[in-house]
Amino acid sequence: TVPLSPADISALWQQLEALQGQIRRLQGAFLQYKKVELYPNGRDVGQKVFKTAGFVKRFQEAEQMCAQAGGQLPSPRSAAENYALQQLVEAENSGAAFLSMTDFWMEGRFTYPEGVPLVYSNWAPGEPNDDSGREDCAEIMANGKWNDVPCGAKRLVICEF
Ligand code: 293
Ligand code: CA
Repeated sequence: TVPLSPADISALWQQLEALQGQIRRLQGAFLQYKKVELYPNGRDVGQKVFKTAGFVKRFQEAEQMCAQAGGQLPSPRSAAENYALQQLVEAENSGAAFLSMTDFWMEGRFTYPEGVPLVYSNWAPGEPNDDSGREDCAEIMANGKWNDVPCGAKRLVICEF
């Protein structure tokens, strides 16, 4: 191998400094676009982003819309994620929003779409109650609490990305 000349080293330093500048500019532009993107209908919490579509749909259509957008219905897995969702529901003034979780497989046992049991829940007192024996979907209300509802009900669409 040929040793690097002082001119080579100086050229490498220049390239490194140019790259550092490019990364800094990209970071700035990314932070700016994140703010633009989240205002006013999105929230980021940890690695997750929740964004409301601003309209209501039945569960199946809501699920499809989020999947088509490259996301999924919201699965809040902590109080922080639940609070971010609650803020969107509150801000939208259109009632409750669908969550991803259902008890299709076993009545009373809500799971994530893959059938995985919940790691966090925030049911309202007395919920889930499978009212009239036909509530297999879940909503998050403006107070952040969850309630099971019929999947044919129309609820605000929020997607998780
Ligand atoms: C029943 C009793 C109510 C409750 C409601 C919801 C419907 O009407 O207290 O709020 O069911 O669980 O999903
Ligand atoms: Ca219920």
